[in-house]
Amino acid sequence: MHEKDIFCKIVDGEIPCYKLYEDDDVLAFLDISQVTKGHALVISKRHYENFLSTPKEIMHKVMDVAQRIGQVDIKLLGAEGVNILSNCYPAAGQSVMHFHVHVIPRYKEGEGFEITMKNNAEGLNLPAIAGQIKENL
Ligand code: DGP
Repeated sequence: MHEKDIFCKIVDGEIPCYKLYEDDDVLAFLDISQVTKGHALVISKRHYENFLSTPKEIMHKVMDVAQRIGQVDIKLLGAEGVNILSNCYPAAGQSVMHFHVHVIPRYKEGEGFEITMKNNAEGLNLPAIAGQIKENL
């Protein structure tokens, strides 16, 4: 048994949250940091380390709820866009080691949250990289 992380404690009702959705496998609640208004987390109730190590059936259920929350953000919360994000491992910014998907409503460009996608393609051997990934899927 692993030591309970903060999301396991939320699942078990030991830490309160603003709950948005719950079923046997999935829990959704407001992220405490509210990067933007309505910023939500969708998690698996069972402990898995992150997106990459979660069984597909559970991962699909979590993504289904993330999609539905994103649709509500656009329809009813006034968001003009939504970012769906799942950080995997600390190198990618994962701080809670329990599978979760961020649903981040976007109201104005740059408001509270920014992803900068720089073009770093120069000098990379793209056919070799594509081949390595493709051959191992
Ligand atoms: P990440 O960096 O991707 O591992 O995101 C973890 C998120 O979890 C971060 O945005 C803040 C949120 N968080 C951490 N502790 C709590 C908590 O006790 N309650 C809630 N609602 N959110 C939390």
